[in-house]
Amino acid sequence: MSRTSLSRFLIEQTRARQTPAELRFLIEVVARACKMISHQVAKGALGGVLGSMGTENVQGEVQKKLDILSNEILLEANEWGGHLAAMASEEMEKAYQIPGKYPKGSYLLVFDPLDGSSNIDVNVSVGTIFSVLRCPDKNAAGGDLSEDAFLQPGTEQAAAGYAIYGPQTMLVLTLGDGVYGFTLDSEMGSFVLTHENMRIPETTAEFAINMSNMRHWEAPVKGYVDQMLAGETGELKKNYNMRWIASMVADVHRILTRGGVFMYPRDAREPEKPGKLRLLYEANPMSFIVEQAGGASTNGYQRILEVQPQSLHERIAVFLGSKEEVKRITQYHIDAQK
Ligand code: P6P
Repeated sequence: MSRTSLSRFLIEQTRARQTPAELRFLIEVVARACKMISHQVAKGALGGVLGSMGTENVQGEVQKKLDILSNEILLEANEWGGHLAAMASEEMEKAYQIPGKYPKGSYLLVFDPLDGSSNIDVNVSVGTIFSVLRCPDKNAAGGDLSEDAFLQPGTEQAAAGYAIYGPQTMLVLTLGDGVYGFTLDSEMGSFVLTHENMRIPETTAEFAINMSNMRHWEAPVKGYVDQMLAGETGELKKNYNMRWIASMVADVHRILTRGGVFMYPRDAREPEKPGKLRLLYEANPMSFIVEQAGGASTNGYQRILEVQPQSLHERIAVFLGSKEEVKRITQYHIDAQK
């Protein structure tokens, strides 16, 4: 039986929803760029692409050579197609304006070109995360598009996805009608549908958090993790397992595949920051995918997808995954406010 290619999926599975051709084209272009990034990541030391640039990005994080290369691959793949009004990236302080020689389109593309890049040099899975928004106003006829165009709540996303560069390269995608996984057939050079309608189990016995930050957490998080560590003798009457890959794409993919709860809470190290992860190109796309797979995603108090962004690179606390556990930790935060 021949498998369904990404192209065929985008035509057949989205026909009923009349997905605009421009959006289908956008997804195909991003998928092609992810194949190119996968190829560069896989070269490792042989490609001379490991290590750092010796520069920092707008986040104040050391930029790896592959961070910059991946960013450039996504910009070059998308700027000429006429499907985008502008782009934004973790690696660029300002929005990327489509060069005047190219036509503008109806969509905005926001991405983390290589998430988890601190894992690259130790050969652990990394990924690309992307979010697609509709451009509120191509106003841009002549001038630059205002960054305000990107400041839309996650509920406005037209599509979201990630590529994970692991033992297999996979593309996981939602267009608002379920979550679908495509595995890269490296012999054919194309993504083929291998995971239809991915669902997150409502309950779990596995949590993901960076335990080394425990002394910095707020009480609701500390109390919740203590309950899980107490195992079947504690209030939750269940033994829990823990995983932390320190690559959001890999941790979320595991949760999408077998359940779990992922937490990156705010902590006392930088109390002025609401969290470490970025809302527009990490939390929102992953939250869209998780909710479409039957899971939940909050900042401890409300759905992440309903948060109104105030700036391009703003950060947010993230609790996502199996619905039962996300509801529990969210309730603990709300109760702590009373
Ligand atoms: P820590 C990677 O840098 C990242 O943005 C996410 O992919 C990951 O979940 C998190 O940060 C890891 O953070 O503090 O554990 O290194």
